[in-house]
Amino acid sequence: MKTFTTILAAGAMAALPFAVLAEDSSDPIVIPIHNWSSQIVMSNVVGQILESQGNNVEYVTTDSQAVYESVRLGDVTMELEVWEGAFGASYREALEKGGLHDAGDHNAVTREDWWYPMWTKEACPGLPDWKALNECAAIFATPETGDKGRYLDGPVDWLKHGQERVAALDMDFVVVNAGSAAALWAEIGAAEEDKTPLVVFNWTPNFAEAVWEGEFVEFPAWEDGCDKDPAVGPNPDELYDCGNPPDGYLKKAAWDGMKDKWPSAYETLTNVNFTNAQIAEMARLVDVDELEPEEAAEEWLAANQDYVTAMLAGDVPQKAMAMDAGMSEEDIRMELEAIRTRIGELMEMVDG
Ligand code: TMO
Repeated sequence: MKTFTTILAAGAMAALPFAVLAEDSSDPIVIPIHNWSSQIVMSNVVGQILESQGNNVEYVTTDSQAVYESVRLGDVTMELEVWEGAFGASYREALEKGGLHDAGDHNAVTREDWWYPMWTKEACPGLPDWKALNECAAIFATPETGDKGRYLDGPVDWLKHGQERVAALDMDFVVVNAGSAAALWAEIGAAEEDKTPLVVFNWTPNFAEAVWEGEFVEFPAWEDGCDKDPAVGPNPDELYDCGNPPDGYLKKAAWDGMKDKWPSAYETLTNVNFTNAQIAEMARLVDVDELEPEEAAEEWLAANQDYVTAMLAGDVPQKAMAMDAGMSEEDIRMELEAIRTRIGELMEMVDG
């Protein structure tokens, strides 16, 4: 951690000409922690970066939907993983009420949906099609689900609407909510031994993709409004009759007051930007290597120093920025380089 802090301090000094900002408040920046590993580790990664920049940081464990109301009110300062599928609705609702805003996208592309380990396909060769899955429902039956198939959904607070989907598509499945993310991994691990067919909630980026080969079930394609307008999707009378977006966003959200109270930390937050592989690795350090989140964050930071230095200097172009401007990543890199050169010239003029 020491080496990293020193390098980071050097990086921050180098970045000074670009960010002449008022001093951050010494009040703690409050970072919320939820119930899946990448979010917990990422929160510690960003918290440790902010601490290395001289900020005070406090972590609070909060509900993953109610958190948007807390950010809006400023009780919590930011949210680092706004997954479109699970939290888009709560996030948009808070956005409409006012008090929080979009602090930029990660470059990661997300998907959250029904998923099966590959061995399941041997017993149900029509997969990944959802109709084929439904015809195979009986092979997923358990004593608790009778002759219907069992689908193990995520913890209740992720609001995956598994039950509504089963009803809207008239599927022969019973939805059971896992008590925790760890229960999902335990279930896959147990099924692996004798290759029991299994269908569970899963997502990407996640450590699981490096451990178990598998696929998402292909439901009727997501269309905007599928969760709001019954007419959208194949069943004209019901909501949630579509799969989740296969290319969902992963956003950061900030309390509106953050940029005035902690301007420099806010700048850091807007620069924070991780890829699928980086986020999967954050989760892996906890879910496979069994590190404590704090240690996992230290380890991740130590292994990614160059990336973090570039990221904090604003050198990692963000997806939304590139798309808004119709620019390629290369265009953006060149643009940044030109701005940096120009600022260097101006600084020399001032110094000279
Ligand atoms: C929000 N999650 C990654 C747990 O689906």
